[in-house]
Amino acid sequence: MEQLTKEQFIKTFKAQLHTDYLVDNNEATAEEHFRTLGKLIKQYVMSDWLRRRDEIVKEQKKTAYYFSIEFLPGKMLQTNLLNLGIYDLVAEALADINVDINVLVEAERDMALGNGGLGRLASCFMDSLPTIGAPGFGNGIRYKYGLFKQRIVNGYQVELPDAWLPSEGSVWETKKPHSAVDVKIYGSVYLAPQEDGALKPIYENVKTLHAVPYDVIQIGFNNGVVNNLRLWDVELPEKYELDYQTLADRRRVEDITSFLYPDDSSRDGQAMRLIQEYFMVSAGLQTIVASYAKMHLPMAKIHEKVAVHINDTHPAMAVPELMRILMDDYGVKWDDAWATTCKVMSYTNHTVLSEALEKWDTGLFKEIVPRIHQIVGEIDRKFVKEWAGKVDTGIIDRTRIVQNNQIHMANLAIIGGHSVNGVAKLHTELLIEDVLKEFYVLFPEKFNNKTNGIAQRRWSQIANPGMSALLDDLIGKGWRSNIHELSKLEALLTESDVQSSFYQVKQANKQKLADYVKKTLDIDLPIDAIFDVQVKRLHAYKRQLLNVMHIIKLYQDLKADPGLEMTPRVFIFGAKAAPGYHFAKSVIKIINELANLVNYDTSLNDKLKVVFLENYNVSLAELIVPAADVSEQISTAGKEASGTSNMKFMMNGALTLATLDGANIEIKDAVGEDNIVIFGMDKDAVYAHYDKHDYNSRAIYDSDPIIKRVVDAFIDGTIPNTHYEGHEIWDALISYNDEYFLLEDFTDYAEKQAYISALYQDKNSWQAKVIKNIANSGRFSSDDTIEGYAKDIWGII
Ligand code: GPU
Repeated sequence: MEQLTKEQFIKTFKAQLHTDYLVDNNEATAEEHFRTLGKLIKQYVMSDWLRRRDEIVKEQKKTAYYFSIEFLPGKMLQTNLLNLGIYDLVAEALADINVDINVLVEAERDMALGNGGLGRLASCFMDSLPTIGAPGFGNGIRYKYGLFKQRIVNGYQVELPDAWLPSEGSVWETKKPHSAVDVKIYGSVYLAPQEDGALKPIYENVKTLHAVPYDVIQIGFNNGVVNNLRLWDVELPEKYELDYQTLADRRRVEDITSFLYPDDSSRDGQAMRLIQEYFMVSAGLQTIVASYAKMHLPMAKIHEKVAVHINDTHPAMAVPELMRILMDDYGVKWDDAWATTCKVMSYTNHTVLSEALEKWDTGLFKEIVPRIHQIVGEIDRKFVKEWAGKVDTGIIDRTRIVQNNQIHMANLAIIGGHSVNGVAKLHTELLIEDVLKEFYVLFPEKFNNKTNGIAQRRWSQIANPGMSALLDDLIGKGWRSNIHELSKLEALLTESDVQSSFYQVKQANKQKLADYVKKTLDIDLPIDAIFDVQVKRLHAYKRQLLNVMHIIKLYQDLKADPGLEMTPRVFIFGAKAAPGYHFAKSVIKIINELANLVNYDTSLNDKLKVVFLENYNVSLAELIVPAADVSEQISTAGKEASGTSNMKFMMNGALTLATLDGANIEIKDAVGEDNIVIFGMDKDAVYAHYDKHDYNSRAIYDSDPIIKRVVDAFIDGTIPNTHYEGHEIWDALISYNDEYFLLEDFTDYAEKQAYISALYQDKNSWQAKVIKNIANSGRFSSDDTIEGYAKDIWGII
């Protein structure tokens, strides 16, 4: 890539505006500026991109394909400029022609083809793979509508479609019609014996979908490597137009790539979802196998050149689909196909929640993917046969793929792959000891841990320029390319001028967030208050409600004694609830009404503010995370597989208030007990309740007057306009025995919150802990995480 100069850039930028929009620079809209810059970036990396592609083909590099039904990149402009090392140059050049780069940044729409942590992790990996120079590509769906846009109306969540994709397409993608493939669904299939004894599948009445790939550039940091994320769109194949004669038929086809399903971690078995899964898996694998075939190497050795990763179970049909392609399209025999398939495939589990373990009704499966259904049946049969007599039949019954007319996708992914990993140490332990323990008996060698990580450049250099500049001053710029250099801060923890510099940065970030809150909600936030943040999907196990209970307690304390000394607090929430998740929506309503109650009560003297920020997404996280003093990671121990926002907050100098769950444990190990605030039951205490069936929330409620007072606030009219929701919540906590143990953990939580309030008063001590957290955050880099995958699981570096 040639060295770019400011003058050159300005010239091409203006010329491109003329070519594409027939406008002069000073009359162009922000959107036109943004698209023009995006286009120039793509042109700028084109030679690297092509070189990368040729090099992988020429050197026959083993390549990993990360199959995921979700990717959640957010905006890409800043990351791309930063990774190319031209951020400052472009910003200055634009400023020279009176264009503010921040306006362009705003003009980009968030690409939200994911729900939350799982999709965001996939995108962190897309950033890290080229950064470590690994040949690793994404494979997913190009949804026309991303995760719904959340509006709050009268305190309630309203969902609006997220039409993120402009009609001209995304600036970061390249449509590749010549790489399109056909995907067949429905119909029936029978096996016709051939002369050589082989069975040839004969299809009847199938419907053919045309899968067209769009490749999105993924630029490595400062290394000239460009990989891509391949997203599939569906088109009506002209050749098969008779398959779709009515408009309704055609719309159903278009729907396949229209919507991301917004139900996070649990889902209902809809045909459309199954079609989506097969569509991306089949299209992806067909092209992968076809490009392997061009190497003229034996098909039965495809595992030597190809690794396919199954991100959660949604792409688990990759196992039978690869079998199908190898056998039906390339004539490989079952045993050879099976042996290589198992070596190609690997799987990540992201949750222990049983409602999230994906299962499909065999009837539906057979109807939509009849050949895959056959192959799955055969895999299942052979699995049972292989283990019969070797292990307890109960184990076989519970680990096989087909059970009670349901296809268990996790079982398929585990049996058909060579690696199963959890996403944090505790999570992997729980898989081994509990959730997947019977698989561990069969395949102990498959299990391994890969603790999640974050794309640290986005969560430091991009999201927090103030902190970044300070770090440059204190420890030099080396940390920007080697995040582990943050540990140099260890020597500066107690230096008071360093402490006050970090404090200044934090206050400036808080002011920026406060300005946003003023603009969007017209609420004034005092920035000398503790900014206490919980942002994540709304889910019972994540316990936003525990946070709410504590706010209610503070409110009650202040009402009882208006003179009460209390460190002022601003509680900030951001959370989307799955549209069908009633309880979660009630919690949102409660938070909003509680906010109305406390924010306008002048008797509280600004000691307590509650803010619910609507439409939490990646871009909003980039504003919120750097402004947090306290990071709430308060899930019931054992339930949060890892968490990743916990890592982002830590890197931005928030103290973590946490249960011993997911990666919180590893954060504690990194910073030491004194630099994190831990409360509540650990996983063993939670499991002891499960074993003994001895949890009784009503007994706690009856015996603890403070808890009783807090819980009753849901139904005694304390929080206006929440009659219905308040009763629902009260019932969940008391009548239905508080599934996530909020009551048991409440007292310790409130005490640790009081400790935090006191600690914040001691600025030196607080800041030392802040710096300690930043200093040790480097270990949560997704560059390191992906290196683990690349070496241990995929064998590509
Ligand atoms: N996660 Br399963 C999701 O975001 N969505 C899901 O459907 C499932 C899991 C999350 C986990 O809840 C979170 O703990 C983890 O950090 C993240 O995946 C990435 O592994």
